Amino acid sequence: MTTSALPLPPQTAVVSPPVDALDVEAVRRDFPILRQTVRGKPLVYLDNAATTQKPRAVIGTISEFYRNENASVHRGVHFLSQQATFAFERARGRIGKFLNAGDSSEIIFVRGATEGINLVANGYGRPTVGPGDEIIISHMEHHSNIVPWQMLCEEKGATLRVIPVDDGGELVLEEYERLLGDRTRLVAVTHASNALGTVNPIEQMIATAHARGVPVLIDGAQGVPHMRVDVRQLDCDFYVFSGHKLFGPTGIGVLYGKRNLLDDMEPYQGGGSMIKSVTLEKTTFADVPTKFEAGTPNIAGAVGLAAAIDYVNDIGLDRIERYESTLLDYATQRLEEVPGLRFIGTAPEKVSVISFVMGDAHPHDIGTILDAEGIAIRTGHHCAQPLMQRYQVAATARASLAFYNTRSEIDALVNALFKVNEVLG
Ligand code: C6P
Repeated sequence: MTTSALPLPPQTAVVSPPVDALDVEAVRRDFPILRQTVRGKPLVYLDNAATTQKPRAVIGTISEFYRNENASVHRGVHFLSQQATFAFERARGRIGKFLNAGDSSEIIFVRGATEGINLVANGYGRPTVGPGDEIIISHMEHHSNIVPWQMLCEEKGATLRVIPVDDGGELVLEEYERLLGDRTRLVAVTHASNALGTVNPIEQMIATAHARGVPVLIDGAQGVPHMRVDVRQLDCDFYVFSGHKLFGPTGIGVLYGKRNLLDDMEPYQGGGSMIKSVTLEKTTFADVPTKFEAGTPNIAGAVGLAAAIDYVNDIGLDRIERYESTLLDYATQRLEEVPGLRFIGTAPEKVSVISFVMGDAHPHDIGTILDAEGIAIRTGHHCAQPLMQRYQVAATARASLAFYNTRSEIDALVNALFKVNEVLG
């Protein structure tokens, strides 16, 4: 097909109304990586659902920690160890406050959302789930919130029940209510879908489960980066998230759990730190949170995550939410102009995640053409294969936005997608 036969990209609006009080150019200056060029073009980073970039405040805090405070925690009487322990526990306190946990002991440091869910599957699931019992998940879960429950069900002779998703990408709540039964031992659902963007009505879903005495785990990996989360208002029993999706470092994440549940749970891993006493015959375990933190933790990671939370709080989650929502509307509207583009996930309540396919174009080819333009998106199944099967696609292209993204970056994406049509059309 010749280029001239294709529709031209529409002109960008000349006057862009102010999006919000958020000063995005000032925000961008906080993120050194965003200044670089990729393949000779300014980097347009739209893969924030995979991992977010790190502000100077986080990079600097980690560097300062290693420069001035580094030592092992909870072990030494020496000065540096006490400094490091103070920084580590202070980070726990700030994260507890961020989630509005009742007590900082309800914050368990883990490697990320995946490890948090595995911890609950092992520590809570194994002792409480038996043959014939049921665990409810949804069809839009990331593999991290499917596989650990499948493994548990297999081991225990239990059954995994699945809340269906409708064509637009919303959970079918009548089905959810129908699935909740006498044998349900736990509900595990995502706050927001990494592949569709859908924000689930988790407060309502938690209340429905609690009315039947069923505890609820929320996978907050795609929730906390975009909205204020108050675990006590939600009344969730467990909430997990990954630091690296919240502008913090990789290798650190959080499991929030209600104290009474954590107290009754089995430890997940054995080793140093998590014990009260050890003889060759028997071990007694430390109290929470230490019981769940075997081995030397990711101290710098915890401190860096707290710095990321301070950074986000300084900007203001409400402003971030408003800015991203306006940017999402703009992006959705502009992407509708691209011939042949079809959204996967059109729920009214969405975080700034946009999945799409384009005719017969393979998403990896779309991603490769965009990469040549300096634009980073994710293509593939997004670790949500059952969801891809639900929509009968092998993969999607996904642009996921953060509060440092701009309208002109969306325009660059749209222009590059017109090129995709030229090349692959
Ligand atoms: N999603 C993406 O969508 P970890 O790898 O433990 O930091 O996070 C796992 C995870 C759990 N739940 C949801 C909803 C997620 O989105 C993710 C990670 C990434 O690109 C990687 S597949």
